[in-house]
Amino acid sequence: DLSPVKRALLSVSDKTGLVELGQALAAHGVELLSTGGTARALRDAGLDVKDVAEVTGFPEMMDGRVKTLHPVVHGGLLALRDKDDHVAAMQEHGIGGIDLVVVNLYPFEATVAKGAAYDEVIENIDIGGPAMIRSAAKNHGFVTVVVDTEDYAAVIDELEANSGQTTYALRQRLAQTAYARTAAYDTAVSTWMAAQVGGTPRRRTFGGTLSQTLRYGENPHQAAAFYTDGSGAAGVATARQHQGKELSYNNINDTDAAFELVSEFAPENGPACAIIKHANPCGVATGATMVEAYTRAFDCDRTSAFGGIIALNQPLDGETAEAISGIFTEVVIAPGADEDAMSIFGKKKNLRLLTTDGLARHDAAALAVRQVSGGWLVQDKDIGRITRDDLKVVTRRQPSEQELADMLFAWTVAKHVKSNAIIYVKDGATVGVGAGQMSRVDSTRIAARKAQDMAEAMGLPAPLTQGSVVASDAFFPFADGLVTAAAAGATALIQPGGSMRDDEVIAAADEAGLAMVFTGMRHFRH
Ligand code: 93A
Repeated sequence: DLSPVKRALLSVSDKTGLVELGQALAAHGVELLSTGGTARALRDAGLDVKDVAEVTGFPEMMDGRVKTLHPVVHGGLLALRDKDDHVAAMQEHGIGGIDLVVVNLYPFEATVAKGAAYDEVIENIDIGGPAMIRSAAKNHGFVTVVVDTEDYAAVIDELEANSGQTTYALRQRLAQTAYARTAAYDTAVSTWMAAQVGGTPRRRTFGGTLSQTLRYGENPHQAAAFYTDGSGAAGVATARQHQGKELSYNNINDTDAAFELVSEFAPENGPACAIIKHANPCGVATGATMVEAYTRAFDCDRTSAFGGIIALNQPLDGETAEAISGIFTEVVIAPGADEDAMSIFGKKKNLRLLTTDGLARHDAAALAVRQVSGGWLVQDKDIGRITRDDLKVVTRRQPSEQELADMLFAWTVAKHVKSNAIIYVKDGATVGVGAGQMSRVDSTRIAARKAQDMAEAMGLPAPLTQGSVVASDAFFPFADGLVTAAAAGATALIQPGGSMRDDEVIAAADEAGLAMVFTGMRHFRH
């Protein structure tokens, strides 16, 4: 299963490690073929290289769009070395075998990420590179294909160990990597094009680039990894980590939930803070200052906030860093951090600080993918939003200005809470969160009971749910949930409406003197 490497074609955009690889190949007597820039880099290092143009008899043309797309190249890659008619065809047409292909592609993903214009992105769609990769990978019975600079060493080691030959095992492994690369590449192109075209494309593919192998998954017996989609979106995938150990699977999941939630709150409207546990918020608040926003978010559920993940919508300052340092926190993510904050966190070695370039775009269309047995469920990401104008008051009592503002805040939070979601809010801060219950009335009760517990722990005369508003991510099927909320002291309610028993629920609200608005939009999240 050993196959000799006598002739290699190198064509790389990323020239990392190229010269070392070329030298090692030359040392094994391998003939080097190369395209323009790659040939130049090898020659500059004193290596003997033949231009592909010389082999094909055609110059590189059309701004390099056509360089290696030629039967002399693809015949040399695809010919079965042990099949007589293939060998005869090679002889007849003057095709020499190419035994090793080293290609990395035009940097399409990086070009998109840097925000390049349409035409520049188009020019960075590599055609000849993927074609060579796919030809070589198909013929892995004889041909070695390398697409990752990290694999250069393995190839050199094998040539060394097997006097200029590679093993089938390596060629097969590299062929698999090669197809994964071309698949991810075309996925990136198609994903970018989908965004240009708009609407819902008829075909979508999903893929990503391995960014990090994780220590384990949700639990220690599960292997896990983090893949990025190359979109460059602000968030956990592109954030800079300043300190602390590597993020875990659960950290990444929770940090994403925290940052997506806090990104709903435009920085120009003032500071906002979200604290997340197990992908659900246990406190979300606005404040006159960031430290006030954090403190109010913390006061929603101090017990659960322990070991939580915190996201801010404005850069972290020293005062807030000091307050956060009061308890154990896993991760803080914010669009920046000042020097004071950095030095305060510098003393908390276990705390991870992540900073981003701005907030996540809460209005950017994207796909949400979930795996089920035997397939994937795909839907548009929930970027639904409502304004005051969308609200329909259905009770006798009109909500006050403060109630309206709090209802919209509660509704925004509800979108980020697992269903059934019930959120109690007062003065721009959550005071009770009921998440992930199978019955809506249970979520309503749990949130109220936790507020009661907090009041006792903090020595307050009454729970903060007194005089609060309540958001429900979906309609109340019966009046019981509303009655529970009213008993906890809620004065106003925001919900989609649309239940068969809306009339009953409205009557109960009027009975209790509550103001209630319908949104006409639902925010299930599972
Ligand atoms: O424009 S292409 O799609 N047409 C080709 O025929 C072709 N052949 C190789 N791009 C092509 N390549 C790519 O050129 C390789 O994938 C590699 O990324 C790049 C190397 O060019 P240079 O050697 O000039 O730096």
